Amino acid sequence: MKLFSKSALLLATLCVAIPVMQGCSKNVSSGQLVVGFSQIGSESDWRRAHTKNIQDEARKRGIKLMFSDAQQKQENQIKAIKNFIAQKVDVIILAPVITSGWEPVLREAKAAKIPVILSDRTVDVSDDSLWVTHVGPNLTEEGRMAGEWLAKKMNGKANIVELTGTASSAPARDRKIGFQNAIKNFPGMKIIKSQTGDFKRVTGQQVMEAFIASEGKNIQAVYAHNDDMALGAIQALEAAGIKPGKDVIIVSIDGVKAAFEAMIAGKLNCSVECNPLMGPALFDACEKAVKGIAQPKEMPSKEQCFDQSVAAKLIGSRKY
Ligand code: GYE
Repeated sequence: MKLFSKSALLLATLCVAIPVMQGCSKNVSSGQLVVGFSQIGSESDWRRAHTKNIQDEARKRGIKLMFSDAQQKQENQIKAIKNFIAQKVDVIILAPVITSGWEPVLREAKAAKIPVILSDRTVDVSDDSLWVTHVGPNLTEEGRMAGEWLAKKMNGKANIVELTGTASSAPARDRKIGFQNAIKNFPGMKIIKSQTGDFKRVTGQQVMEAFIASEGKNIQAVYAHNDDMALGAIQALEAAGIKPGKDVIIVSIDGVKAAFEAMIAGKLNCSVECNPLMGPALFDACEKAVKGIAQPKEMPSKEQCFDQSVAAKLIGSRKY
């Protein structure tokens, strides 16, 4: 008696061979959409909400999602993309950890006729036809909103320390540029120290400890490229006997629940929203891409600035 076909056995073998991926290769008979998703890692509350939203949305739509967590390493992302190509997925979603180094693997995807959708971060490639669309925020605009808010709060005068995101990543680059543009008309707004905290709470805390050790009471404001690093900085300030949110004004980006809690506690002053719930927009883009429907290159989300004055009222309605 023949229990399994050869292809079913092959499929099962592939599933075992790629343990980091959920689901397996294309269900040819059902015509189900198969999407490979190369995620950066789980560095922040934002990233965990992003992963969950995409997995939930795939389930809801009956899309087969192959999920790969790169643990912050580009080489793991490249390996995952090569695997997706080998397994002939219909579409690839890529959240690129850094901006450079993607051209060769994206060319492989293009040669295999697999469309690539970029999530949240952007890539620097000379040929824009290597990706279909970028679903995600306007990162420069987020930095600009943070800078504008801080300049107003500080009446145009502050010594600022900056906790930047992952080195060479699009949000670290663009959030810095946006912020600098916003404060350049205020000569009294000075970034006195700037260092990466890798978008992580613990690293943000360590870098803030070093800032405090070298600058001490000179620090009047903190600009963190994400909430997790701001929360780490809050811990460092408290440990040094400095009151976060009062002695030192703190602005960050993301708008996660923990940031709202910190605002309600009076320790964080402002968080600029960056919406991670992009599963629906990403899969809409995937479905259009397989049908060959033209799409705009940028699909930005609408975002705003939240400060302490609205935190208590809005926390109940926050979805991430
Ligand atoms: O702000 C941060 C994360 O790429 C927009 O990455 C994303 C950023 C987000 O880990 O918290």
